[in-house]
Amino acid sequence: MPGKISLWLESQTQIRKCICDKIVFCHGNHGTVGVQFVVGEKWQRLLLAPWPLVPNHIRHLAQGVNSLPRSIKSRRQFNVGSLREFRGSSVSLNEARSSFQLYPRSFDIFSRSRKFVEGFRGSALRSLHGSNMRFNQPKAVPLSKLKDNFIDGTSGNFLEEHQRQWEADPQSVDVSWQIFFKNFTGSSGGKGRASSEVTSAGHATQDGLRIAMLVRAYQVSGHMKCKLDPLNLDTKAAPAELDPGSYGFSESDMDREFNVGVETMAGLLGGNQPQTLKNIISRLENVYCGTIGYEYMHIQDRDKCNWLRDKIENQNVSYTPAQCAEIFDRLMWGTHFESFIAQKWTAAKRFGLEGCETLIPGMKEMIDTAADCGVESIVIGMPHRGRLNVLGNVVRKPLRHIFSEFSGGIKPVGEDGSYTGSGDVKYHLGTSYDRPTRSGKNIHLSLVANPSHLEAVAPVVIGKTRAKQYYGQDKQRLKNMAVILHGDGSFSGQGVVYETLHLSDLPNYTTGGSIHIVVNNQVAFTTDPKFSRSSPYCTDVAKALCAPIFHVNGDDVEAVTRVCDLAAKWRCHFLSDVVVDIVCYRRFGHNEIDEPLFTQPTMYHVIKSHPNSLAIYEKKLIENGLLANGEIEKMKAKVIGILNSEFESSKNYVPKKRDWLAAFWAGFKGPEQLSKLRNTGVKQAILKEVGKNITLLPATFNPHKAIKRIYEQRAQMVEKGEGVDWATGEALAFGTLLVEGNHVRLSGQDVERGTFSHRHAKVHDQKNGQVYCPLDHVLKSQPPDYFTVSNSSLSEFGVLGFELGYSMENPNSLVCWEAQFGDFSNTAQVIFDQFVSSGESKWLRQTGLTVLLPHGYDGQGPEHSSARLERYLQMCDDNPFKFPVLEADSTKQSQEINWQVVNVTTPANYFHVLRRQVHRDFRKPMIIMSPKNLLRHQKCRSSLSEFDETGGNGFQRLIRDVGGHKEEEDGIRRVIFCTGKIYYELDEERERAAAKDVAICRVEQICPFPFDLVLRELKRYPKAEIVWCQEEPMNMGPFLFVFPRLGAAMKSACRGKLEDIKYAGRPASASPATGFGDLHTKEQKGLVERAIQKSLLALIELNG
Ligand SMILES: Cc1ncc(C[n+]2csc(CCOP(=O)(O)OP(=O)(O)O)c2C)c(N)n1
Ligand SMILES: [Mg+2]
Repeated sequence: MPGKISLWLESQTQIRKCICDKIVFCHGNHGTVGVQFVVGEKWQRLLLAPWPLVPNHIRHLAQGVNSLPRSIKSRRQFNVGSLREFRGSSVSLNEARSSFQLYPRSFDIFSRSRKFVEGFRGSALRSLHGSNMRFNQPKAVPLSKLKDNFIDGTSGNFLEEHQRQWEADPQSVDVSWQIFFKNFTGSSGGKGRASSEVTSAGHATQDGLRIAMLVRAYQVSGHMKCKLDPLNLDTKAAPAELDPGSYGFSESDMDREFNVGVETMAGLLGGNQPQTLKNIISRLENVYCGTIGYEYMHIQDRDKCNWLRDKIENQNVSYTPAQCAEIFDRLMWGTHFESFIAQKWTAAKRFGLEGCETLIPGMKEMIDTAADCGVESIVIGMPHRGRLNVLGNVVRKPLRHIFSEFSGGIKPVGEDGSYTGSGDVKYHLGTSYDRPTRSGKNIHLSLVANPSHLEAVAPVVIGKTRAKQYYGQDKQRLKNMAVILHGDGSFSGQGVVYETLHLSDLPNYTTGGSIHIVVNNQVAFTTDPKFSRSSPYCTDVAKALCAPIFHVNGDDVEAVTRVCDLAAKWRCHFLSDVVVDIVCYRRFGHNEIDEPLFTQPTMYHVIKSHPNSLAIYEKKLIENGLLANGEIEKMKAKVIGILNSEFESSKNYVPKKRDWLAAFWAGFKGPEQLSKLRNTGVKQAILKEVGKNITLLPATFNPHKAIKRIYEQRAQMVEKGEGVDWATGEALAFGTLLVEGNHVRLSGQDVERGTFSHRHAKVHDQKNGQVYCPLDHVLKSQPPDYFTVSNSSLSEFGVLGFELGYSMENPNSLVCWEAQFGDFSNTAQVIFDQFVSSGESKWLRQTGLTVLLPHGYDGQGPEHSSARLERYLQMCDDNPFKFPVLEADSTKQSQEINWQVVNVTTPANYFHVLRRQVHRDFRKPMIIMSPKNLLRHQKCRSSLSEFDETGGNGFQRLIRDVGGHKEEEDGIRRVIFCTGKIYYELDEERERAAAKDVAICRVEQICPFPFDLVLRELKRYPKAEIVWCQEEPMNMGPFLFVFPRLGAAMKSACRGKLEDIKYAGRPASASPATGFGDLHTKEQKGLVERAIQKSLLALIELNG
């Protein structure tokens, strides 16, 4: 029948012919394969089986089809895909036509083995083929329970018959059968074979399949039989699928030889050498069930799997005596470091590494290997556990420095000033040094300072690494790499781990993969793993990335070293994430003062008599004659000697405060060193030129017509020099900064278009989908990524952390993160609290990170109205009650504050405040309450002259009343201070009510509070009552921040007392805003009217 495929399908009772149009293969990485016969558009039949049961010739078929040229025309269709990566295309199969008559017969292997259907992801298959597809959900049957001899009966006869043909004349059967029989017999076929061989060939086929299943079971599940727990408390039984009996093998088979070779496979399944079953099992046990548990069969990429299989299964496992001595020496340093500190400072908290000392040789090996692969710089992030040890032994922070911190923590001394911040506990501090590597190179290591909040540093490390790659033009991402250490409890428990992992392959966030090392001491503070995670391993979260995971027994230093080496090779080869899970223990309590027996008695009774890894390795080396006792003593004496001399030197050690600032920051000023204010205005000619470039779309480009209009309007704004809107003001700020040599990066959810559809930084061609970014064309031949605007993953914690890390690398940049709506930033609160607001004070690290938080009450309900301005203000570190002594300019105030919070109301002021971030000799984080309805507000426009260096006056911290009042205005009855978009509503109401005796001042920079300018305005209106107006409830927004500061200014101006301030705003409330639109309008109207017209009670009266 033309265009049809004839299939002979065998069921339990009958053989019937089935004619179908196509066959679809679906195979996934969970060891299952689905075969579907399709007639017309109907799915006729679904056969499922674990992958190991799929005969090789069918695998070959699947491979063959994928590689067939699509140009071959045939009426017969064949689809091949995988569950995750379904290619879905119909591929012609001319060559394989003849074999179709053969394959169908072998499909009965599946049909007769329906019981084998196990764990097949029905839902995945459904989603693959559309939700209309119906089939019975297969029932799970453990592999170990399978007793079917699935290749007997007619299938076996069929195969044997076929094999006979091949042996007589290989060419008489299809090419895929030729490969199949060649693999399973190890011969090339052809005449002259003994008849006994012919008879046994069917059995060979059967054996081959069973062996393949066994090998594969080890590859998939061998790690579950490993000796990973140094304490041997892990009593779980070995998985049944690793029992040869499950596949019908018995003791009598042990000396039989089998051919396991598959040409396209690496490792144990590769090659064609026959081996005894005993030998095969022993190799499998050695490779997969020792002290390293490899989890990699979840990786879908065949090349990656093969690469690993090759490394894992064929690796030469023994180290040379010299290598052993080096490993031993490194372990000795790691061990004695802890015991030395324990002995000198018995009561100090250090979160020691005891129980996982092998981390030190492991990390050193990883660094050496990475350096050999071309890595020049590593950014390291890690929590408390073992941090001091890593700082001293791996990063090479001077031991005397570490010891001096133990002896009381001397405050560092500034080179030319006194600001040294609040400092932090020693196990949070960062540092950076060059470490010489084994092969004589130098590798730069920087350990990022971190707060107590576990895992919060992870995205920061990634951001910093990405920035290093950008500034170092490391396009291949080979020279700069991130290494992140984790605790077992934190890795599985903290959501930011997942948020960070998912940045891994995003084009504008990737760093080419990171190495993760888990110090898995099998406890989190006092909590057992059983109560802290639901997954078998603490590392399972990394499977989402298809990262290989190497579990290793932390007592076996050589194994730790080996997997660290492999992890470095993997990362440098595939530029993707990899995880090393060091299964170890914690010798003492959570810290050295804690009593672990209170909560983990069984574990700690075992730990008490458990030798440390140094003693275990020492014994092994002596027993194997690799190191003599005398040599060991000599090495030990050397280590102790150095530790002692460093201790002596620590007594007079005075650390320098800037000993770990990156070179880019040279010349930047600390808060105590007065920095000059630069004009943030830009020459008209440059504004026009930049304005032209950023509003121009290529002639051949086909934008959406609304976008085209927007861009035309923007071009006119610049050309006419009037009516510049918010988005154009922002683009001008970015463009002019680029022209001046600064890198600009804006990231966040949907920032390319802008949540409120106002930015349109990237324009999409409506015909071909191409993307054009005008800000990429401000300079002639602008380098890639010089301007970056990027939609991010739907994460706030992870992405804000990333941008923070990015901003810390080089000050000559404007790095911005924008929240979708302002209050979504609260899921990133840790980054605001622990890093952005306090990082400079704790760690003397500056950042100019700029955060855009859409804020404003426009009836969108409780969650979309407020960016929780009050929280950012609460963290400002100036004195609310004291009118400061202000220098000639206000820069000092901005330098001394921990961060800036602004709520600007004009495009020009927005332009200047963005540019001010870069145009000064220090960096300070800035939180911008960015507008929503002002984005299109007709009055929220600026003229181009406000952007230039003559007319603009730069950033205005306070915008005085627009009435052009004299220095003293007696006729003003009321002066309203406010901030943000409420100004426009107040202005409108003032106009409507013709309230000419009301002045309105906009506080554009709320923190640091513009005391001087508020004072000036207070003096201007000596008879006016003073009102604070805000749209937020009284317990939110800026009121509680402004109140004491306004009071301090009034006191200074002799303009009354704090209690005289009048308030026009919403009453205190639990929810930021009402969810009822009408109520919102009524409230908003009411507060604006009160502010302008009605008589207001002073606060003191208001609150009785
Ligand atoms: C976000 C956060 N939550 C809680 C804590 C308190 N805490 C400090 S260490 C710790 C246990 C961490 O366990 P694990 O990750 O296994 O590391 P280990 O201490 O065992 O090395 C906890 C709960 C913290 N520091 N940070
Ligand atoms: Mg732990």
